[in-house]
Formats: sequence, C-alpha cells, structure tokens
Amino acid sequence: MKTIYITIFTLLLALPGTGLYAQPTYDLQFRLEQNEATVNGIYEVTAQIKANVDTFRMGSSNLVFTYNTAALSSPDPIGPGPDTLQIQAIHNFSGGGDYAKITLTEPAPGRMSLNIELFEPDSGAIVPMSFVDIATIRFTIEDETELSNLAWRSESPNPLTLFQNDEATVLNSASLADEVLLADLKVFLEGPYSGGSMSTTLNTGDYLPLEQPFNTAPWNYAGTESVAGIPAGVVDWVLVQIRSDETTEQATRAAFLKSDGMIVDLNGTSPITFDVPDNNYYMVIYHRNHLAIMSAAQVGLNEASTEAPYDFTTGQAQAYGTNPMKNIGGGSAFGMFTGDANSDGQVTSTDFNIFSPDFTSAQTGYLYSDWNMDGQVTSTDFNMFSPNFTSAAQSQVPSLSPGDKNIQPYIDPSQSGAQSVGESARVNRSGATQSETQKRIVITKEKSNER
Ligand SMILES: [Ca+2]
Ligand SMILES: [Ca+2]
Repeated sequence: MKTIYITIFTLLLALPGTGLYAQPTYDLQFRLEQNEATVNGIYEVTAQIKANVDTFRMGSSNLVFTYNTAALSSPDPIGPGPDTLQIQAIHNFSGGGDYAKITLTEPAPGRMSLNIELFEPDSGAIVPMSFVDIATIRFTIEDETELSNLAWRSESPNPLTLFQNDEATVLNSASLADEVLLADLKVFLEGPYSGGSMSTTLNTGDYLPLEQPFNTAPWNYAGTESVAGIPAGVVDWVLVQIRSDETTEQATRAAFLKSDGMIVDLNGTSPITFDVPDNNYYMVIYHRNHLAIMSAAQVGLNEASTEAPYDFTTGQAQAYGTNPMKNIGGGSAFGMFTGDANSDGQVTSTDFNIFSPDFTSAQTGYLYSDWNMDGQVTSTDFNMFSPNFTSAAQSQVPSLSPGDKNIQPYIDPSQSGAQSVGESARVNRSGATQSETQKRIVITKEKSNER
C-alpha cells in the first residue's frame, strides 16, 4: 500500500510540470538530391528541419551526423568557410544579420557537424512546421556499391545539440530520419494528353482544389497535403502508393502531376520522397477519373537509384497486368485510361450514367465526368470514354491485402467482360445536334439497364 501512495503522490507532483511535454521538439532528415552512382560521381543531400510547434526559434546549434567512409568521401579539404567545403548551398539559419554563415566540420572521419551560430540571443528565425532546407552537402562517391549510411548522431560521443534561441534551452528531437528516398516517376493521363505532353487547362482555369482530393471513397486517404496556390505546369493531383509486395501498402501520399508527365512534390519541382527503409517497391499511381496503374516489377527506391525516373510512358510492359495502359502515341507513348467517373477501377455504363446529367446540364468545373480534363463536360469527353468502355478497360492494380487500407476496390478480372450498351455508344457524336445527342444517350442508358 505504501508504494501505491508514493506513486500517486509522484504523479500529482508531476502534473503541474506538464509544461515539460509542451517543450518544442523538431524532426531532422536528409533528402537525397543527386546520386550519380559511379566512382568519383556526385552524391548530394540536403539537411532539413521541421518544428513541431510554431513558436520555436533556432539558436546556435551543432547538427552532428555520420556517413560511411567506404561509400563517400569529401571532394575538398575541410576549410574555414562554407564556400570551400562540401556544402553546395546554404539555405536558412545562415548568414544575414542574425546568423554567421553555416560551417561544416569533420571532427573525426565519417563524423560531420553542421554548425549554426546565432549572434544575439532571442533573435533567431522561426523554424517552420514543414520541412525547410538547412544546407545542401555534396560528397564524392568512393564506391557506388556501398550504402551511404547517413545518420544523425543522437548519442555520445558528440551527439547533435540544438538550442532554442535563448541559447540555453536544449531541444529534444522528435525524429532523426535517415535519408528520405526519392520516387522519380513519369506517367501520362490519356484525357489531357496530346502530342507528347498534357494540358494544364484545369490549372490555368483555376479549377484545381488546393487540398488533395483523395479524402473520399474509394481511396479515403486522410493526408493533409495542401498548397496556397497550384504551381505552374501542374495538370492535376495524383495519389502515389508504394507497396512492399503486390498487395501490401508501405506508404501513400498525394502529389502533383506536371504536363511533362513527371510526378513532383507540392513545390511543383522536386521529385517526391518517402521516409521508408531502403528497398525495392511496387509503385502505384491513382487518379480521380483515370484507371490506376502499378509498376510491372519492384522499383529500386534506394540510395543506389539513379536520377533516371521510372517511366511508365515508354511501353505497356512498364505497368503491371494485361493491357494496363492505353496506347496514346502510336506505340511510343502509353498512358492511364480515362473514363472512370466513379473511380472504381473500370470503365462501365455506371461511369456513363455519371457523365450523362453533367453533359445534359453542361457542367463546368473539377468534375469526374470531365474525362479530357478541360473543365467542361462535352461530347469530346464521351468520345474519349467510348472506346475504353467498348474494350471494357479496367485497372490491373491488385487489391491490398485484408487489413490494409483499401485504397481501391479489387476487381476480379474473371468477373468482368465487355458490357455493351449498343451501337450508339460507338458513334462519334461530334457532328450530332444537341437533341440528337441527348436522345442517343437515353437509349444507351436504357439498353444498359436491360442487362
Ligand atoms: Ca468506373
Ligand atoms: Ca471535358
């Protein structure tokens, strides 16, 4: 009994001190910028920091990290200034009125310290609550078959130390991630594709939402990706998933698709990153109204990956399954099938029935039935849908294992077949009058319902 009383007393004493738990914490990570994957080639990373409260200002700090000296070496001797060091670029908390220039020192082989120096206490810059660059560091590759093993040093001797800008409060790290890895991916969407690139009409017409649009069924993706403005050159949002095997999700995130097919981060330029173990993964790309695709095999998402993107567009065999993509460039370009207005992974009459009222009322905006993604629902959209409907196009991405978040319902290929809606669906109606067009749509629906 005595012990119990003591325990309770201790807890009560600790309660007024809950301010301890409100102490600012931060996350650090390395972002891989460049890996030439050859001896004497460039290996470049950017150290990044993010605060977990909005009141944390950076004081003088030493960010100590280690690397594998068998894999990497410094290109220049260590000297007294950033410009002659392995630092390729300095970004924040460096130079200017309040800070000295960031320096990099190597107290021991394979152990480096990024040194931030604040001149006056209580004058530090706020650390944002999203990752911000500190310094970009360029190594030379000694042996491309070795892993870089970049890691923040949290333990003695010489652990990293990060001060609040009172120059007295030592902050605790929340996470010290090793390298975050790049997924450099290229895909085309059939709808907006023409002659080697994709239209950005939804962007220039101000139709794209500022928050990721996959927070609804069937994806139910709860990510908080959002932007203040859509970067130039963006076609639409996509959802990128990496899988450790065909049916096991490792990580999922929203990103932007650019007109040249590159999938980029929210800044509109960088390849997307995943904070996951070095490994090979299947890459899955989801879109609102195009059929999802998955890489034909596991793709190296690791330190040895080169700058070349995984390019889905070069051939059918790049994606998983049978006829996973549409030939949109005379056999030299392939893209995700359009026509899936209800995002269930198949192009069927259900999709047409979503299109039909939008077409009749000439809807404009960010619409699932806008299959060519020009912001309007017109006969052009129907003409894109029609051949995919006729061929019963469907996503070849396998369903996730039971227990995993089911991003997209599974479609059993043996259960599907061409669902004909009659001759009218194959008619190119661009020359039809409005009334003729609507009449044919009604006929199509009736025939579909008879099945
Ligand atoms: Ca569908
Ligand atoms: Ca359209």
